[in-house]
Amino acid sequence: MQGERPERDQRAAGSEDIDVLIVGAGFAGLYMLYKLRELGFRAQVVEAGSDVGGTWYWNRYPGARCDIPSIEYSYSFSPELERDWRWTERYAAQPEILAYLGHVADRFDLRRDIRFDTRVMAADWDDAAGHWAVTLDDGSTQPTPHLILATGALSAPKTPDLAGLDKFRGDILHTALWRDDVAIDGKRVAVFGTGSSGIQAIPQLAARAAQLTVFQRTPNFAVPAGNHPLTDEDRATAARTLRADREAARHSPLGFFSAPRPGAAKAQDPAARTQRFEEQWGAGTAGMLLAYEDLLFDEESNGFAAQFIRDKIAGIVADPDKRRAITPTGYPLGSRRMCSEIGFYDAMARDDVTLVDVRENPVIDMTADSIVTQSGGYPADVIVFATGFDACVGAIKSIDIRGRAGLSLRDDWDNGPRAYLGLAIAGFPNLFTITGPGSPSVLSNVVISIEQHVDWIAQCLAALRARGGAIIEAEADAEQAWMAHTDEVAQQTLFPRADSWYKGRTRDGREVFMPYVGGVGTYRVRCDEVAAAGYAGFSIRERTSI
Ligand code: FAD
Ligand code: N01
Repeated sequence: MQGERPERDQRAAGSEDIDVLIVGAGFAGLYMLYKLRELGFRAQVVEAGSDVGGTWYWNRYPGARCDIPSIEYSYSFSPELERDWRWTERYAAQPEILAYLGHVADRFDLRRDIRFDTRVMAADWDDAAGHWAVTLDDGSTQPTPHLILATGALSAPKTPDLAGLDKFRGDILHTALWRDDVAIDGKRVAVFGTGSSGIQAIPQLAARAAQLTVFQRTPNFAVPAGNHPLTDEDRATAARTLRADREAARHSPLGFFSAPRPGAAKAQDPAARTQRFEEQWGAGTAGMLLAYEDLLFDEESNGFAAQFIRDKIAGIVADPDKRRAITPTGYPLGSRRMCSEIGFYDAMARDDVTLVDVRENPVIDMTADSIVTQSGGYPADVIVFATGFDACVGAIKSIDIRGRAGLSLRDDWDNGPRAYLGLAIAGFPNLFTITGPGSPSVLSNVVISIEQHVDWIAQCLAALRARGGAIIEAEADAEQAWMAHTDEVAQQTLFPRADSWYKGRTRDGREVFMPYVGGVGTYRVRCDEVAAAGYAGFSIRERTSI
């Protein structure tokens, strides 16, 4: 992008001469930096944390691990990296994934272009200069022609506004902002939330706490993780088919190595169906969802899989009250993110673990050392919020982004998130989002999706550079059509039948299904077609025109 940079006198002291500013140093930001450097761009990453890792830097709660096999949930862009890194478990725990991302940063010398402990607060598009002015939390401003938000779909932690919380004098933790300096051993611990994080943390907390109280709002479907150490033989077997498996995943519905098994659950006789579910049981969340290809589309078929899991829960949790409270009903399996468990139901069955169903028995107050519900108080020294994230939009909305004519992205998205292909937003030139709403990311092996988004954005930036640094912006019509398509595809599935974090809401209460459920492979083809057609649905303005 030689020759198109803003004048020096428009810069804040200390700002650098760059082509691209990337926000976030997780899987997405790291690969984006690598890719842009490879293409000769000068890119800089700004990261709020003190190190790389994103999700795996922040979510240090006990029990945190991935639920897609690590050999799949890892980068595929470097065969040498794949060859040299040895995953020790089928589903690596958080410290190992964090070490992997640290290794990637070191191996490709990425840290020298990452500014840690720095938060991006605001970004203003200057249409006359054709660049973004990015404001950092130290008050400085960094101009950049291109801004890429690799801020994560699950990176803005959410804490409930509970009555009386300000009176509680014990320690308060969030799974996504975990601190090791808070004592758990021998303490009375209260956990709010039974999503993926809570379900992973609860067995570990139950083993360490003097007593554990779990405050649950909605029971989730959880299946055994099926984790095990990886042997040299496991790794060698995986390596033999890795290239073909990676390629299959790129073109698959969910970005997994395995495809859904053919057939309709409802069409099989009960014995064969149960046998198939048993075969998939223990193969993690993907295992159950891939048991039949119609599970996410057909209510009756889905009902068989859901009942199979309910029966499994009944086999573990003997106490009828606990069992009733913990058994998910009323929404289809998989329409909320499936959870992976290692000892969750066993922990919930323990006598020293109490389950409070806050729908039946809401929290009405707190004291210095207890949580008060309608039916009485529960003592606690530590509260753990496993209450999730302002998903898909939270991290982006936390930055005050102003596009053309001062248009506020935050205000605009309050009326429902919108993005063309989940990658770009009308009114916000030269801005890209990785794993944004309208992309398949959170409904897939996210790393596979990230690599696709990054490759596409990098190719697009190279094409703009070849045109003298032209400015690109999504067209409103194309964006609207994509969001309508995203919704239409979602309505053909069972996903909209549940309340879940996949849904956003407009100011007037309308639901917006945020991820693209059409499949990783279909999405890839669509993105490639858009690029091949000269970036159809985008307007491209030559820099000479500004
Ligand atoms: P992140 O890893 O979230 O990184 C975003 C980074 O941006 C963060 O470090 C954040 O500090 C930084 N940032 C945000 N805003 C700003 C700002 N304004 N200024 C500066 N920095 C900023 N996905 C799967 O596919 N499989 C799994 O098994 C899986 N397991 C998961 C387990 C947990 C506990 C969680 C929370 C998520 C999991 N996910 C999983 C989803 C996971 O988020 C993605 O797989 C992936 O790690 C996202 O990478 P990312 O780089 O897009 O975002
Ligand atoms: O968050 P969640 P998470 N009182 O939103 C409950 C990924 N991930 O951090 O459902 C009591 O799923 C809330 O109840 P409800 C994965 O994509 C993966 O667990 O809103 N409870 C829910 O039970 C996942 O989906 C792994 O009714 C309250 C819980 O808090 C995503 O990250 C591990 C409450 C939040 O669950 C988010 O998971 C971890 C209240 N006032 C995360 N308010 C893997 O295993 C909210 N809740 C790969």
